[in-house]
Amino acid sequence: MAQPQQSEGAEKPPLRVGMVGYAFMGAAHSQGWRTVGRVFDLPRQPVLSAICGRDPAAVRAAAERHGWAAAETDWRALIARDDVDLVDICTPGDSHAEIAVAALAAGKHVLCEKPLANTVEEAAVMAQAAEEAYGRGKLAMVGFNYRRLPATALARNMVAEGRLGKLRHVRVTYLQDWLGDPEFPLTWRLRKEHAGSGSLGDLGAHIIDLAQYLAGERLAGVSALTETFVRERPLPVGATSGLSAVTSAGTGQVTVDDAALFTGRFTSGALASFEATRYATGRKNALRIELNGERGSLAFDLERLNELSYHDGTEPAAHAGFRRILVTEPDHPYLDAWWPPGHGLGYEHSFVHQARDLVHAVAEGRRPEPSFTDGLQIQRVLAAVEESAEKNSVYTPIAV
Ligand code: SOE
Repeated sequence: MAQPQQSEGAEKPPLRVGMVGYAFMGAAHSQGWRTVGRVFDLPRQPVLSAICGRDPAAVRAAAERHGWAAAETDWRALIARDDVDLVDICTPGDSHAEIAVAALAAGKHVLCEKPLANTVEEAAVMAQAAEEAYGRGKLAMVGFNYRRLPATALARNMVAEGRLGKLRHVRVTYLQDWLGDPEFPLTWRLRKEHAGSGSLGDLGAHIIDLAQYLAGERLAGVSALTETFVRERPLPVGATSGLSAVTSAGTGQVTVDDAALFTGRFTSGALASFEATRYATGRKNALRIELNGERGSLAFDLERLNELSYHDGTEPAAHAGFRRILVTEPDHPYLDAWWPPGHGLGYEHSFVHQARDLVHAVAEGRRPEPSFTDGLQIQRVLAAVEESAEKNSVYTPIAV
């Protein structure tokens, strides 16, 4: 790892973080905050001030394990703390709006895990609160971490440089299989009142963000199909965490989609297809995206995340073809701070880079991307997908 080039003797102002939630995403974000200042030369030094969760013993254990100085059991107490400048929200979607709006009102910066909210209405309130807070110098960002991988960031740069020319197609799939077992219990991710939607909001939100980010433009409308394959599941007993199965007693209704398939039209006229499911047996966390333009194509596969496939369509046909770019060079996004060429990164590094980008935005007072307004637009795409699916795939424009 390259040594961070710290400016000699200069004491960096801290950026004191308070986190709400400590399950899978809480652990991933903690890893980001804990590592970022040791790898990157940052204008402010992140400090892990306090973590919050409802179960006193579990949150204390999480604080210990992930390196947080203090533990709270009430998020209101967390955002009232003087030693918290930024609140990182890693809870299920049903509490995002309330916590984010209160934290911004309390003068904190906010990072909120995706999707921004459970409904367009909540997201609109959050975007409005973020806009007002920006006027007071406080920033709000949504945690779409897959933008922060070196290969996806490189793909974005290559599209922006015009290497693909005019875009024709964007093809994206995000496949998992943890619901394949019909005995998997009815955890919060399967209940609309907690999660907002199912695979659509959880996985679909990621690929909508990534597709729009790489394409550099927004979707204008969608046609969709959604399905709930298993409508009743065993009830969980005790606390549930991450994606793990727990013992169960009795059954309850699944109130979200299990899978969402949709096609879309970008504002430029490029066509897109999306598939998000938790029933793709054997696919654990398979996110793939391909973009085809009139001058070339790019493809990314999360299971080979240190690589990008690139076809330069302007080369003579005799030796043209997809070639692998190994994205491990110091000239590639984020990589000047990491290991020598050929020594790849992993899933967790996207959260380190997310923290890095947010620290820079805070230090510069610059609106971070994706902003809450960007998160609201994605929420509108999710709502259009649901509306289209309810109307048997009728093409549904995205509200502006
Ligand atoms: C579950 O499907 C999940 O944990 C998502 O919620 C995350 O956003 C994704 O990164 C991994 O899968």
